[in-house]
Amino acid sequence: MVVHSQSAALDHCSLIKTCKPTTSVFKGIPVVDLRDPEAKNLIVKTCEEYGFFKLVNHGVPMEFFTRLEAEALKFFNLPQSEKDKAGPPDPFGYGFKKIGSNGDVGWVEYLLLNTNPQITSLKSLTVFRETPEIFRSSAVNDYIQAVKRMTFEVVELLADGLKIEPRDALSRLLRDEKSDSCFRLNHYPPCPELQALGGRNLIGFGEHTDPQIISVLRSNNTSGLQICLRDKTWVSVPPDQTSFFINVGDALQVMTNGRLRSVRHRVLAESMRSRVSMIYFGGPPLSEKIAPLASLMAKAEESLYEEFTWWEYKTSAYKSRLGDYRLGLFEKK
Ligand code: GA4
Repeated sequence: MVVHSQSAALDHCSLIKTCKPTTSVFKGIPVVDLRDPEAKNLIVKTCEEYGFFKLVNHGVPMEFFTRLEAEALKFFNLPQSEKDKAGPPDPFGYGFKKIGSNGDVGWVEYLLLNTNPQITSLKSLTVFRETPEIFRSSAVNDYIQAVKRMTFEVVELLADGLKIEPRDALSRLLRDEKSDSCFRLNHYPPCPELQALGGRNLIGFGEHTDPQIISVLRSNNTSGLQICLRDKTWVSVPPDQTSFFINVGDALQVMTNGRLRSVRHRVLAESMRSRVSMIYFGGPPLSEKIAPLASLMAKAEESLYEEFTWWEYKTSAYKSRLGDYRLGLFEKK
């Protein structure tokens, strides 16, 4: 009997993987203060070691985040049938549980949007589909514009720290009007039935690296984000809704010839509280060649990777499973 009622309660979580709870909290989380004169060196150090850091004193007002969070929750609290009208995410729109198109699932619902130009993405959703309020408000656009500006500054500091010349070698790719960047609003609903799983955690968004150059995440004060350290242990990142969390993506790993590592990360669902996160994925134009930057290469240093364009990498990534090591296909043998 007990078994029966448990499985009924977990019906809507079926197919979604669980994992053993990770107790270790990332105590030494690298924190970069954007106004610190040493920021450029700290960014390099932490991107080499973790491919990840927390950014404080970033200058993006809290209000941008709270406004968008409120709009996001208004949307995610709509009846399922209403939300489905904004889906499927092919490639932009609303998605629920399904991640990508190769069978990955997670305890998450989301909106995927193009960022460039923002208007086009919203139009493409609103012309062909119903128009939930979130697409009519300026909250998405205002947030993205502010986060983009901050991200350009971060990658320019990174370029300074790495002595990359010119210093806009990375930021120009994100600023380009053809930059293939995107934006994601995630909602991880609470899953009270988790208790029945005997202390196991439900996977909200399975482990993966981000294919782009850089990802900039902000979330509400709910835990769930975990990163994988060099020694392959998983640690949970204490939430902080006032800060951004920055991830190195695969393209940046290649452009630095492996000096910076793209970070594997995942999100676990909580049993009682809902998590909202918003992520800007900064990518280059589709036609851009992704190769180690000349000014970073030592004299006889060779590229660890075959040459490819962002379009080739993205196409290959979108055919892969979420947890795959996608750069493997592009490494020189
Ligand atoms: C991970 C980073 C971004 O969220 C994303 C994801 C994309 C998707 O959700 O459609 C992918 C995933 C992400 C990498 C591998 C492929 C594509 C799901 C998936 C299984 C929008 C992106 O650009 O790549």
